[in-house]
Amino acid sequence: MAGLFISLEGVEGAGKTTLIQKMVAYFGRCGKEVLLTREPGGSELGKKLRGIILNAEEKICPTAELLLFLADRAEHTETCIAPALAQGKIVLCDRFIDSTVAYQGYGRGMDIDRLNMLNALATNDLKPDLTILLDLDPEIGLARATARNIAQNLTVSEGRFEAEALEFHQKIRTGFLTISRREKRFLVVNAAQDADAVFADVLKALERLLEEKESE
Ligand code: Z5A
Repeated sequence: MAGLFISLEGVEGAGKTTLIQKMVAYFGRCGKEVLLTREPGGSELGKKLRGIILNAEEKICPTAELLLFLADRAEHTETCIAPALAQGKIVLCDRFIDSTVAYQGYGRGMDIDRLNMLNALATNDLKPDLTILLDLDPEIGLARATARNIAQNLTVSEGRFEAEALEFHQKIRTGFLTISRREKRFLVVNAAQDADAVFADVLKALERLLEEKESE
C-alpha cells in the first residue's frame, strides 16, 4: 500500500493530541507502520525552531513568525514526511498547512493566496490525503488547555498563541471552517463530544480510507 498522510487541525485544546493517541493505537492493531509527528517541531531543526516560535517571551514580528513556521514545514516535509510516505507508512501529523492559513491568514490577516503559494513551496505541493478538523468553540478549547497546563505544571515557554485574546481564536475557528468547505480532503468532527465519541466519528472515515488505499 502507498503511504497515507493524515493531518489534524483545530483550535487550541480541541483534542488533537488525545485523538492522535487513539489513532496510533488503532493503526497498531491493524498492523500498520505509523510516523507520529507534529508542527512545529517534527524534525531536528524543527525542535529548535519550536522553542523560539512558541515562546511568548520571544518578540517576533508576524512575517518572521510566518517564515519560521514555513522553514519548520520545509525541513519537516523533506526529511520526515516524504521519506515516511515513500516507505508506505501512515503519517499522522498534528497541524500542517491549514494551521498557517488559519493562524497567519485568518488570525493575523495575511493574504491567503500568498500563504497558499508559500505552503506549496514549503511542501513541494504535498497535501494530506485526509485532514481531520476538530471543530470546537475556542472558549471551551482554551479552558481545556489551561486546565491541562495547570495539571501538568506547564509554563509560558509555549504560550505565544494562548496569550492571544478570545477574538483571535474565534477568527481561527471561522478560518478553519472556511478552508474545510473548499477542499474535499476534510473531515469536520464535533470536538465538543467526549473523546470516545470523537474517535468513533473518525474511525468510520479511517476505515473507508484504508479500504480505498488498499484497493489502489
Ligand atoms: N501554529 C501557527 O500559528 N501556524 C502554523 O503554521 C502552525 C502552528 C503549524 C502550536 O501549538 C501553535 O502554533 C498553535 C498554532 C500555531 N497554537 N495555538 N493555539 P501546540 O502544538 O503547542 O498546541 P496545539 O496544537 O494548540 O495543541 P494543544 O493545546 O496541545 O491542544 P490539543 O492537542 O488539540 O488538545 P489535547 O492536548 O488533546 O487536549 C487538551 C485537554 O483537553 C487535555 O487535558 C485533554 O485530556 C482534554 N480533552 C481532549 N479531548 C477532550 C474531549 N473530547 N472532551 C473533553 N476533554 C478533552
